[in-house]
Amino acid sequence: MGTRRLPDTAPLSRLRDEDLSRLLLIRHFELTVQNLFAGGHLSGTTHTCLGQEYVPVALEPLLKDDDYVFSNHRGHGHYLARFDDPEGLLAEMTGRHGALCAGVGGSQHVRRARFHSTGVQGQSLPVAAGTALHLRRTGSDGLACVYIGDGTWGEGAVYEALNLAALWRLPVLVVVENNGIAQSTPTSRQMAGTIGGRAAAFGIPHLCVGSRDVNVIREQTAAAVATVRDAGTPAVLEFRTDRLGPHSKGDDTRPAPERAAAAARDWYLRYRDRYPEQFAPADEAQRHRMSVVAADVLARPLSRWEP
Ligand SMILES: Cc1ncc(C[n+]2csc(CCOP(=O)(O)OP(=O)(O)O)c2C)c(N)n1
Repeated sequence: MGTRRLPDTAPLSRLRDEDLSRLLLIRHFELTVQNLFAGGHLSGTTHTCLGQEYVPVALEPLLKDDDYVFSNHRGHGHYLARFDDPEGLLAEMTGRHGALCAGVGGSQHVRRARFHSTGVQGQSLPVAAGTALHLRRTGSDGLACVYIGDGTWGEGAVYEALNLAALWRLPVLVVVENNGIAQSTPTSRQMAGTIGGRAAAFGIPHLCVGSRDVNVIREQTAAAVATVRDAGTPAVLEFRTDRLGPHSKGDDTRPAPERAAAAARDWYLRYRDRYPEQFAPADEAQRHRMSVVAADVLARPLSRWEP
């Protein structure tokens, strides 16, 4: 019970090829999305997870197929860590054939099997708590994993859900991607106390992870995830991370030195410099893959929604 803060243990360790590929797929997916948006090819808005790719990639093997994942407005990495399907997601965002939700959900509202995302801040936590209640009542050993940002702790629904998750002992894993800013408001300007303190108020264990090393994160968080599953009780995993891009498009209000400091902490550059032989071909493969995916998806006819 209580808060444990785990430090960043640089330098990064060598990753399995499949983990590196998945990280790079998400990075190049997001870079492609930025380009496509600038070219006017996207329907609706978008928020990229540039810099935060390692969080869902690290957690993915700790989750089972039966688990539910509730994602948020910055959810492309959450989806791609779970499903190797850049085509379906990009088709959704461009409203093309093969779209996951017929192109009516767009970047923020995606559903596939037990994966759901929502653009409404805080909406997913009560839904995750209800889903976890269902899982518990039906004897499943599944859990409900829900991704939220630091700014979403400003939503009252979060506390109602935490209260019931703690009281009813529900298997809810709250993953907080604390990137220090919510749209244009620094966390320091909007949050009294800490996320750990808020979890503690409900008697919910909280783990604060500073590492950006996929291997280290798995080691550090495996026991907490297993406890949520086995004991059927909630936990909060807080990742101290960086949003490298704008909040959405062209709306990065942070001063240049702050953005440069975030860029210097980027796993991508740190990994590239440490393991150049493994990195270069893997990076090129995913860059190429995304250019093929983008050309293929954009050549498809528009999808039609038939209610
Ligand atoms: C209920 C609600 N209010 C406002 C918004 C507009 N909005 C979208 S994202 C965002 C900031 C979210 O910040 P945070 O939770 O820290 O996540 P981050 O964007 O940093 O990943 C806001 C205010 C929204 N989507 N939903």
